[in-house]
Amino acid sequence: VSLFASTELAIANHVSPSFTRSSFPAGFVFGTSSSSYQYEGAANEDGRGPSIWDTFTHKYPDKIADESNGDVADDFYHRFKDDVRIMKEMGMDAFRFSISWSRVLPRGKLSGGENIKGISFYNNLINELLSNGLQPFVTIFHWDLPQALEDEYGGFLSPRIAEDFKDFAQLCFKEFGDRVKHWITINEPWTYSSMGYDLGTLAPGRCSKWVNGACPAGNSAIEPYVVAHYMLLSHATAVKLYKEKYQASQKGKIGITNVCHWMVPYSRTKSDINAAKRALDFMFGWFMDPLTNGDYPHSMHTLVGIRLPKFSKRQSLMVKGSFDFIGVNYYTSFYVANIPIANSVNISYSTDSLANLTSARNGVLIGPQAASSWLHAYPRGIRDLLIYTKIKYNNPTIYVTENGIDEVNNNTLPLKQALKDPMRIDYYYRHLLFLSRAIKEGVNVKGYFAWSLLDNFEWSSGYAVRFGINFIDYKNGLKRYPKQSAIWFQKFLLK
Ligand code: PSG
Repeated sequence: VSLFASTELAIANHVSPSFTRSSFPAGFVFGTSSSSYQYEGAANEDGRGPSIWDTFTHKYPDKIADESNGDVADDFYHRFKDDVRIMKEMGMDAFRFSISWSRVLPRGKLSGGENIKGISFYNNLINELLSNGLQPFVTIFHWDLPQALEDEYGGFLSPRIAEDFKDFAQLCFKEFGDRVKHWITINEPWTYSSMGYDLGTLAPGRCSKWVNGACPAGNSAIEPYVVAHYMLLSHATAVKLYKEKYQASQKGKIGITNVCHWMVPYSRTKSDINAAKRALDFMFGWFMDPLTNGDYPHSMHTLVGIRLPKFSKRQSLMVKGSFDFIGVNYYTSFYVANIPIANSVNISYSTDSLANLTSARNGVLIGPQAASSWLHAYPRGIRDLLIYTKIKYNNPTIYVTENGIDEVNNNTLPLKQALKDPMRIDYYYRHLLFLSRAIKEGVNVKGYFAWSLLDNFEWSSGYAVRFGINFIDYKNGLKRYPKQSAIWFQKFLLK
């Protein structure tokens, strides 16, 4: 089955020439996104300590589609200068990357010692970006927790994580904050808690036995909520520190990145409409409600009950309003139908919302499917999600910190064919059109980052899928080549 219908391919080739970056407000930032474990490689070089992703990929290779790992990844650690040149040539304004915690603090804690070489790497990267006119947008934590903290107290399962996260964040502010003006504390706490602790498909790979027998331990009804809770508290602790000690002098902004699918009611019945609202609460409201109002959504209190951790008065006040901007990652949308009867035997985060997410209705997909089975292109969803965020969460400043689509890594394709990605051009064109519409409708979006600059290690899919607008030749020394979508971006940005 071809990825996209031929009419859509036609559209990709006829994207409106008048739609360019000048269709966006002056000062709007365009960039690409990345993360440390997915890009850097150099896993055992220059004093980097192990993270839970090193452990997960090496201990359970069968949990990764191609049994691969991030030991080498894109070798960004050694090639970042070439990659900054690629960004510059495309006409990008910014680059989003994350700091590998165990590269700068190999044992996770300040008391375990700082790694000067790790800190130098990020200094060199930031300086290279700035001297090429690119703004660094830095994610402090993008899932690669130091293994030492997982071993010592279970990582984000313990309240002790907040202190160590604060120290790590402080190190980043101190070392890099003179030049970094946009900080993202945590990437997608939803994905980290739901896939790491409910489904067990991402590190540290915990879940209830009945969810997946391959998980060595875990509790899918409890742990996702605990982890999300301590992620919110860790985030808020770091923001408080930045605001009290660094913001006045460094003059940067700080926020958090949340991911959300847009949720389309399966039918027009009240029960499906309510199910879609619950699905939004359980994915987005789980974090956005505490950040905006200081507590979890009403629907989560009702359905999760005593398993939902509580904020003290002091914690609630600390979390509420703890951002200058919200990062929003948007990839796809789902149909949502009501599940009428609660399952009282096997409970988990996934079953709690009583919402059934599907990609098709009456046999028709919500949008063309990408390589990842969860990803169907539904461009108007980005506009709908942004409008929803504006209305429900008091019109926050937003950066779209990720948006993108993947194709299968087909080793047999000749290079020339592999660089042809009309479905990606079509995806970006349509999403950017709907984004510009949302902005005209009053959503305060200040920037947009494509996931991703390069093909990279896509977590449990390994290298089996490609999200890059630039191609990595994994068989020939990781050489980079622009896909057609990179050339499309260049035209869009430099016109
Ligand atoms: C987000 C949502 C799902 C899976 C993975 C992500 N989902 O709904 O099944 S992860 C997110 C992340 C980045 C990934 C990128 C593409 O921040 O590191 O590479 O999206 O999956």
